Amino acid sequence: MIKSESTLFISDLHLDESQPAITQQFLQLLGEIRPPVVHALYILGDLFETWIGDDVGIPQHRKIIDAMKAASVRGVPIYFLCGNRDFLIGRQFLHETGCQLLQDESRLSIHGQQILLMHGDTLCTHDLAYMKARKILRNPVLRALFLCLPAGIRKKIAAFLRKKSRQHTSMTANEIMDVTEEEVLRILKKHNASLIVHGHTHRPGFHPERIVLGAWHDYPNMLVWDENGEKKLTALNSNELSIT
Ligand SMILES: [Mn+2]
Repeated sequence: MIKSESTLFISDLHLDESQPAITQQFLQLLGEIRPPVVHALYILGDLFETWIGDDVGIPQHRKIIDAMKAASVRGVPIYFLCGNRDFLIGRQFLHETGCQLLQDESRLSIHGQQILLMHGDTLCTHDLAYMKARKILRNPVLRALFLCLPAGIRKKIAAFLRKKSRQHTSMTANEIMDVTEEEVLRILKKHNASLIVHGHTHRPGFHPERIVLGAWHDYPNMLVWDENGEKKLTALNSNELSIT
């Protein structure tokens, strides 16, 4: 429940047609946010389960796109920072939703505090296999080539990569899949910030140097940062959503 003027942060919704209840919760949230109660909505990656290009994703998620646009038109700025699943989101998506794209490691000054917004995958530096794969997948030439392929082939490649990723996740120790403290401290120092807000690990909680957002398949949730500087990780449910 949002009572005072607030900024909202969400991540890891993994929106997918196979999970209509999660999509419904997000549509409801988008439908209720308005100024001046909600200053802005920050989406810190993995909004979608997969995104193989705007030409496929936009028609597939038309309702969501339109609801995001309606919220932006109503005066709630929506900022989007991509995750490891939706890093192929492109200009057309941004245009049709009215979202503003943020780079990973974006600084934000909020209530006198310098914070850093990230998806969080780059903080898991002990996962060497993932970091290696990430470097290849984010190569701009490969990205451009991939987007030129027919949609059917892109779907097959994405499914293959998902399968590989699942195998890797199931075989990798839990600590390796979490962020490394040294990297957190290094990044904070690099940007002269005092706190990171990130998702990706699906381990919601407050730590001295970071706040971790939770994945919506556990329960829909958001970080509510109000004008008094109070921060709360809030579970959203259909009865509790009313923004007054
Ligand atoms: Mn992720």
